[in-house]
Amino acid sequence: MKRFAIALSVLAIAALAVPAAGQTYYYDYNPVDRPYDPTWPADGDEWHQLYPNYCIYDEQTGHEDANEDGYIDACEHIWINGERHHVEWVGPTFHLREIMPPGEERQRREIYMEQVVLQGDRPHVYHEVYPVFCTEVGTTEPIEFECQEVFVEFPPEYAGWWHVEEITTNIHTVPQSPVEGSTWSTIKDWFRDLF
Ligand SMILES: [Ca+2]
Repeated sequence: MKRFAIALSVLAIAALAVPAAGQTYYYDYNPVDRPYDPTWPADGDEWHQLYPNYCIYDEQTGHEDANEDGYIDACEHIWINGERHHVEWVGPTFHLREIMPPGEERQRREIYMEQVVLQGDRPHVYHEVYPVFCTEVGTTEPIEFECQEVFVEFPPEYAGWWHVEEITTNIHTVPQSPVEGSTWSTIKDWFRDLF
């Protein structure tokens, strides 16, 4: 019985070491006067979380530039608040603010979105990250520079002219278990000794 309790404790500790499976985090990096630039920031700098928790700032506590080229690349690693994350994607975030039609008094809306794979006759399609995650947004021309004015064709509720406020560096990351292979081997060894 005691062995069973110890085994349960070991499993509980192992479970705590494994973060929620599959959760992808979306960050953009936007210190003052730094537009899109996918080179590695210095450790200690902060990333602005777009999803799942909009507007939280998390600290980059380490990074691994595996190919030593100075750029953030997919499959490299970043440590966020001490937790190791796998970099899934790197690209620009487009921050747009609505240009109000004449006579409208309501507050201007804003959206954060990113480029998706070019799709034939629908080449200017973007993936909204905030405030509505995963909406497809289509423009009549590509977004290329800050202060550009672009016409959004769809979805219908966004149709109209928008101002490109910022284009910043965006990464998607997935937390990885801090439990190294050697630790798992140790846990398996404990089980072998118990039974
Ligand atoms: Ca690199």
